[in-house]
Amino acid sequence: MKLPAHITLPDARRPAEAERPPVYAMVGNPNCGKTTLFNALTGLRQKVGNYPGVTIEKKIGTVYSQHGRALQVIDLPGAYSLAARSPDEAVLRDVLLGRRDDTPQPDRIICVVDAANLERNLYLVHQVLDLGRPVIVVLNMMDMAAAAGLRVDARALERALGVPVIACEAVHGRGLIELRLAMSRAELPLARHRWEVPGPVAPAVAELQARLQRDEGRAPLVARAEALLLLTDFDPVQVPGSRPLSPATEALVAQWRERGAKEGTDWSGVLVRSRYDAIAILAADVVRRSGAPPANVTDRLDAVACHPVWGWFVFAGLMAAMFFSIFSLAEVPMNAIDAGVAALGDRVKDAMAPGDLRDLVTDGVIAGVGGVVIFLPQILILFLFVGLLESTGYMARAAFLMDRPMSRVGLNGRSFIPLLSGYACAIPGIMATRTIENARDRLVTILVLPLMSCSARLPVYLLMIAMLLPGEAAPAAQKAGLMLLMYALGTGGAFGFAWLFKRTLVRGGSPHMIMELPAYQPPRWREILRHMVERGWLFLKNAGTIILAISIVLWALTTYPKHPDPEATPTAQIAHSLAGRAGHLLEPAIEPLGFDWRIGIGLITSFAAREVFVSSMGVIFGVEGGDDEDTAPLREALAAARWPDGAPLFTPLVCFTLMVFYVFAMQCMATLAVVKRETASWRWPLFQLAYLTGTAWLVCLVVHQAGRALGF
Ligand SMILES: Nc1nc2c(ncn2[C@@H]2O[C@H](COP(=O)(O)OP(=O)(O)OP(=O)(O)O)[C@@H](O)[C@H]2O)c(=O)[nH]1
Ligand SMILES: [Mg+2]
Repeated sequence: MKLPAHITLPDARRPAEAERPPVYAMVGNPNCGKTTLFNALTGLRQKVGNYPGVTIEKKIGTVYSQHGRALQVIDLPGAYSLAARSPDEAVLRDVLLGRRDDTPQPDRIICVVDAANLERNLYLVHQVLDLGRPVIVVLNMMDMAAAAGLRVDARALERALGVPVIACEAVHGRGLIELRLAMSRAELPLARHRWEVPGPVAPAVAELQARLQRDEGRAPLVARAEALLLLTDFDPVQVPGSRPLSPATEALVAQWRERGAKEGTDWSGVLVRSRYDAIAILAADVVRRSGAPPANVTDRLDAVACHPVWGWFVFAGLMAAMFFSIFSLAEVPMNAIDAGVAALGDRVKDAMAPGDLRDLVTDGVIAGVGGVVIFLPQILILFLFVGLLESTGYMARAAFLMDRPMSRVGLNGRSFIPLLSGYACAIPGIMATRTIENARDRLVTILVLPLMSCSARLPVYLLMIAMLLPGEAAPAAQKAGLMLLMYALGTGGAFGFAWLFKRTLVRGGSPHMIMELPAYQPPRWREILRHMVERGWLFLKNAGTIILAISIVLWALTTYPKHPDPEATPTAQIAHSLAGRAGHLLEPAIEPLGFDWRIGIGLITSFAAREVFVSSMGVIFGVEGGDDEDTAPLREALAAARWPDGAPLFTPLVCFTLMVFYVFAMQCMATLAVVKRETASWRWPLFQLAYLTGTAWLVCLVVHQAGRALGF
């Protein structure tokens, strides 16, 4: 039977598509709003920030079509071109070319375009259209374009390209319905994209394309696009997890490149020019200037924020404000938590019969976990500030400002955003180094990154500052100053070692930084609050799992074996215990720094994570606090600690030295594991561990001995 022409058979006729709904990839320039759109579509909560290079890994989410079918969407790192310059861009390229085993090759591509910078953004679109896949173009940031006095005509672009073009404002949720409708379509038109490979390059492309189709199993147009990239990208970035080409294909590429070089054809120049010519014609039809451009707020702010002198005042002012508020704002909630933890301890002491079990709960669990949880308000404030810097776009200015001092030590401003993220936590910082083009710069940045004072050090610093400047009377400015000193010491150390490594281990110049300064945006409070809650929750979760476990184990290690004399003092009991013996073993090495064996136990346990030092002190000195029925704040217990000869243990000098130790020492197992993964060998994390711990010991030795000599 022959069907009338207007009746199409349902999905049964296209079995492959019926079984597997299309996979979409989210592609576009850095900072054009891909992740915002991805989050809005999928309901996921990937990180967003107003500076280029926020997403560094692919992320898969599900969006439901108009018909309730589950469509997969892959969020990808941003790139200006498919000729990848850094590992994060190489991930994008390899996903699109189908070179990765861990990600399906996308069937359809969503090209997100910053409408306020259309011409530049269209370069990547042009390359993506080459792939011959169905494409939906999203004209995002229409509000920013309008604010810049531009009228961007989505319909004109749609007519010119022949693919659906959807005007959007991802942050305000505008255009999402239209986008979802387009994504739900069973068929999407292919682009009316008739761009011919320029003459001088054509024979090479043709041969290589044929080879890629035959040997690597690529679809014809993907093969052509890949051939274009292979011939023009002379130093392709490889990332782990991507399938390499066969040696025969590699040989063919090398052969053609050699020929090109001999004939003196500037292949990549020819290609880039031909693309830009096509784009210029396109953009002229689509973008209209409506009147004079309005006075530019971003430019006016940048005249100050990026000024070679005033810029530094702004930077210093912001940092000072951050540390000041960490102390002043957190005071009230901290006291409340402090009182709550103490009251809980007393309640338990009253309710339970004396014995090992009660001690486990009060001295192990409550003293350990409670001692750390107190610092939650300060950690939230730190993340509030980091969130504000990221969301408004100031982060990119800080990187711009830092480019000059960074180039003195042989790095460039690109390394600064990862370093700055290191203030929150070294792990996302190390991941963010994937945006660094130069492999040597990337390695050096990873090596020095743990020197940036992360939020896990906050509890240690804060406890020691509370010991150094006790009481409400001590002005917040003084505490903030001390804290600023620790951060400056770490940052200075990072710069110093970067300088050293660039001169010894991994020599080599650094290419100049090209980084876009995004327009300032008002802070996105919802995002910031969500991120704060996430980080705060993570901190509490750590406290409830790792720190809880270590506190319990440590309690057991300080309680057993029991001292033969049941009347022994708590100190004698700990000294007799397993933990005490380990601490004594370490004591000769740390005594010159002014630390005793009990601090030594804390140094050992906090190797798992730095904040464990505080919980360990809670367990050790909480136990020592003895049998009195009141639970004293940790700092009072520490202030009462004595050397065997009766001299106080936590003198101001020792507190200061301990802070310095934590500035430098590599006390974080998770970071070592991530460095191993990112450098693909144990060599670098072990080196890092050795050099940082060695430096910590040496610097503390100098500080302590000099302090003693000066009479502290
Ligand atoms: N005004 C305006 N801002 C937007 C819009 N869409 C996203 N943004 C903001 O643009 C910034 C960048 O957004 P992201 O979603 O992180 O951009 P991205 O493309 O994922 O960036 P990378 O991951 O770095 O490549 C954020 O500050 C967003 O809040 C929009 O339509 N209008
Ligand atoms: Mg992103």
